[in-house]
This record gives sequence, structure tokens and C-alpha cells, in this order.
Amino acid sequence: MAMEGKAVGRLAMVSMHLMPPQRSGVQQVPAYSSSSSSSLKVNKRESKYEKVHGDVSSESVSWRLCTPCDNGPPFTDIIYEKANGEGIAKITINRPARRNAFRPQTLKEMTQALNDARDDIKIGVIILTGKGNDAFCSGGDQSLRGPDGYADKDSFGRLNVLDVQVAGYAVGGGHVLHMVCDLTIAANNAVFGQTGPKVGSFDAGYGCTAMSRLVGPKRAREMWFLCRFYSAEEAMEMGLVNIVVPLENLEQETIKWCREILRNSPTAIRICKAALNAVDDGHAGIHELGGDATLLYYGSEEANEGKNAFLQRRRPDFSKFPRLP
Ligand code: S0N
Repeated sequence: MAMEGKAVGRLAMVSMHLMPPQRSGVQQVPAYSSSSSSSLKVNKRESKYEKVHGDVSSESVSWRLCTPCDNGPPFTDIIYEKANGEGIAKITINRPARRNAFRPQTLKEMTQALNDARDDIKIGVIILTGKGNDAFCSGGDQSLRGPDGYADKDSFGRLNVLDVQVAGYAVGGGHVLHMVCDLTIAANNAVFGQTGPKVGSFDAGYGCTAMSRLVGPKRAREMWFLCRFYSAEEAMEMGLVNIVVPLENLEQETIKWCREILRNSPTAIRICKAALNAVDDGHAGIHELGGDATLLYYGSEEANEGKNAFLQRRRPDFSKFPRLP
């Protein structure tokens, strides 16, 4: 009996570790209501894990506007901001009159901002969102669609699409954008779906393959073949989004998630992200993971022995490095 009591206690501790911190003002969603932990009737505050890691601040963020790094013309299609004193960047698609539909210029500016954020070693999380509450993004701008894709000032078409916080519609290419992000925080007014087969387009790349991984092949077929729209709750049930929150709490909740991530080991997150993508990304995914292994190896004494031996024109001595099982 004593052993059984101990086992129950350990199980309770483990299930508390699996529970996220209290989400104030946030709609409870089934995925987070752990019946096993509540039935064990253990006070959540007793967890050492909770005591050590504590609550995450809900303070609002102070944003500063960022301009293109090459001092080129100001962004027109996006708003690019960074949080003062925190490792968070935010890219807002800024075409609300078109329900934040993207055009080549939008993608060009997003690429610039993403490159800048990637090269800023202070940034650990990037939020992608849309201006206003009506839409995150309604996909490719249909008014600019020509026979060779979407064209704006450059006058030739292109189809390349690019890595959320979703309020309103995330449809068409906008839906694909949210699917390829690591996490999706949805407002309760969010609407998700593909429209391609209704408007004469499709995304047979990530739009199909990533979706099939996320929601399963049957649901993916349903979404593409029927082109229905789904509510935030339905998206949550399908595993398309991580959490649904009231619209007024959207940014606050997203920032909390960012802060929670930023507390954790950047290298551990980097490797997990690479590993989670590796299977689906094939050779490119393994290459990314391999790059991370190289990064770690370059910091080791063993790798430096090789480099130093070369520079000192001597034979390297790897004898002291163990061949661990
Ligand atoms: C988003 C919807 C459902 C919103 O409906 P609502 O709230 O009733 O507003 P509307 O009155 O319809 O819209 C307000 C104004 O915004 C304009 N607008 C909306 N979406 C677009 C858009 N995508 N392009 C251009 N304009 C847009 C409206 O015209 C309206 O303007 P005004 O006020 O002047 O009348 C609803 O708007 C809707 O269904 N939108 C279209 C959604 C859609 O079908 N998107 C395109 C899907 N295809 C892609 O995204 C292509 C990209 C892609 O998937 C892809 C990826 C990789 C490779 C290839 C492709 C490819 O297909 O080419």
C-alpha cells in the first residue's frame, strides 16, 4: 500500500508537470483539461516545478517600429516591430482593406523582416499576425493574379510563398501560412479553411502535405475537396491550433507563450524544432539538424583539437576523447 501511495504521488507530480500554468481569462479547451490530475486531488501549488518556474507575466509589451535593415524604402505591406527588452519580434500583414491578402511585395517585405529577426541574436520568437480583427490573412491577392502567378510592380508573376496569432479569417494561402508556423494562437472569432478549388487555385506543396500531417489525411481531403470554413473550436479539435482565446486576450496570450518559450534553453528549442521538422523536410531537414550538430561540435574541445592541429601543422591527438556508447 505504501508503494502504491508513493506511485500515486509520483503520478500526480508528473501530471502536474504536464499541465500548463493557469491561463487567466482564457477559454478552457478540452486539450488542456487533464482529468487524471484533477481526480488525484493534488494542490497544483505544491509542485516544485511550479514554484521554480512560476507564472508568466501578462504585462503588455512595449513595441518599437523597425525599418528595413538595408535602409531601403519603408515597408508598405507589413508592420515590423520588436519588443523593448524582450526577445520577441512581430510581423503584421498590413493590408486590412483586402483582408490582409498578400502580394509579391508583401512576401518580399516578410522575407526581409524574417531574415532580420533570424540574424538578431536577441530574438527568440517571431509573431506573425494580420492588421485588424477581420482577418489574419486571406491568401494570395486575387486582383493581382495573372497567368504566371501573382504580379505587382515587378510585372512578372511568382508563386513562392513563405514561418501566429490569428484573428478573423485565415483562408487560402493565409491558412497555409498559419499551418507552417510552429504554433497557432487563435482568437475565438478565427475562421480557417482552404478556398483554392473554388477560386481556381491550389497549394499542392505544404498546403497539402503539412495539413495532412496536422489533421490527418481524411480531414485534409475534406478541407481541400469541400472548401468548407471551420470555427476556432473546430480547428482546435482537429489539432490545427494550440489554443483558442477571447479576441481581446489574443496578443496578451500570445506574448505569454512567447515569454514561456524564451525562458527555456535556446539550444534545446533549436534542436527540438529542427528534429520536429526533419522527418517531413527530408534531406533538407536532416541538413538543418546536421548544421545544429556541427554548431555544437565546433564548440567542443575535440573539434578544436582538429582545427588547432591543422593550424599548428601537427598531427591531431584525439586519444583523450572517449568513444562513448
Ligand atoms: C476572406 C473572406 C472569407 C472574407 O469575407 P468578408 O469578410 O465577407 O469580406 P469580403 O467583402 O469578401 O472582402 C473585403 C475586401 O477584401 C477583398 N479581398 C478579400 N480577400 C481577398 C483576396 N484574397 N484577394 C484580393 N482581395 C481580397 C475583397 O475583394 C473586398 O474588397 P472590396 O471591399 O474592394 O470589395 C473573403 O474575402 C474571401 O473568400 N476571400 C478570398 C479568399 C481566397 O480565395 N483566397 C485565395 C486562395 N488562394 C491563394 O491564397 C493562393 C495562394 C496559394 O494558395 C498558393 C500557394 C502555393 C502555390 C500556389 C498557390 C496558388 O494557388 O496560386
